[in-house]
Amino acid sequence: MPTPDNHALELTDVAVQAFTAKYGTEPECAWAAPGRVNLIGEHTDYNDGFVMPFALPFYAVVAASKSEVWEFHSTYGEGSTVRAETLDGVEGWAAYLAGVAWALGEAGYEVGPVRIALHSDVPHGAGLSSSAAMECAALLALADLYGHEIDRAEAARIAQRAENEYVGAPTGILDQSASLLCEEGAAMFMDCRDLAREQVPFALEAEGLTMLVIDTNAPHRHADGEYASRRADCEKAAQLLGVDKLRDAPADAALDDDRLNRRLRHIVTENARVLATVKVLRESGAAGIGELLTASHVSMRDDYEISCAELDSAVDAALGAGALGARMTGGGFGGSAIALIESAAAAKVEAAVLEAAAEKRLPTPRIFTARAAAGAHRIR
Ligand code: GAF
Repeated sequence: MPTPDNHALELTDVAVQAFTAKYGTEPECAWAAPGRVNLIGEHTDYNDGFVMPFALPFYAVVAASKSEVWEFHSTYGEGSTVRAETLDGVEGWAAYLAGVAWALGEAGYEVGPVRIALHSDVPHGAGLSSSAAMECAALLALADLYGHEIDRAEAARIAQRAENEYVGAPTGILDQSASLLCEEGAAMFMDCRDLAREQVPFALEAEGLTMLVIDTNAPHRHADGEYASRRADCEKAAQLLGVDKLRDAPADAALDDDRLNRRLRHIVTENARVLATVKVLRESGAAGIGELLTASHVSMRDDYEISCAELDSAVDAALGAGALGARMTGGGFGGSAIALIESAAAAKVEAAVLEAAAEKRLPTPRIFTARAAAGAHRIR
């Protein structure tokens, strides 16, 4: 069990205060679950391929107690509360919490009503997995309150089911497994077919390196529909090749249809890049992975077509100012990019990214330094 960092403790104080103010009692437990960036391996998860996320020190904290009815309170914005007699048809942000309660029941882990106060600082709409963080914190709190010991990989599958079937977003397993299974100081190499994983040391500071996360603040454009259409393209390509998932496509596989062929090429080459990244990290450290990161971005931009002007601007400006590598991270169509930089050049890269956005009249990015934080854990 990791030691909670100070920041998770501070967020928990706010969640507990909100709980007490709302319900007039102390919560029985509080769990924190982090957001993530994916170092490499994008859109490979639903193709049974490889991913490599690490947890960020931003957390969703759920303070919770058993109750007679379902009560979900969030501190977000002005604060809002959703009260429900049953789990049928809970909508909006509370669906992520109600969804995991439903999915736990479907998986045979009976849970009854709870009251929850949620406080999160995982940036919303930044492609850093704020939804999965909420789901995972709620899942662990519910399991704790109702006495279920659930293996973390199984918990990730349950949280994914909540998102797919209750919320209705056809996402893969990347985000929930990152939030539940990542470890401090490591990037997690995971095979999405069987969730086999290895924690690969990822301590950039010791190597004189910095990773910037650049939240482009770009509005998400048609992200849901485009995500579903990329999934459908992959399923069609797999069917044409006669394989179960594109993970199984041979390295030299090709299709006549140009669009499907580019989707296929992204998945095949991206899986190979994850394996290459793991090898370089294990053998010589992070300084050598820059070109792989950049090649991943080019593949997402040209073959998978999920980048956008804001992400391309951030990546190009970072590379132009001397970053070792840069790529968009997460689902795409907005959200965040990452840039790997020799620490001495970090300020120059940051300035170049901001200047490029201003010149192109794009939204001003929010930039911060990434650190591989701990996965979800109980705070109290
Ligand atoms: C989103 C999804 F939720 C993940 O499952 C994954 O597919 C990712 O986009 C792209 O790698 O975060």
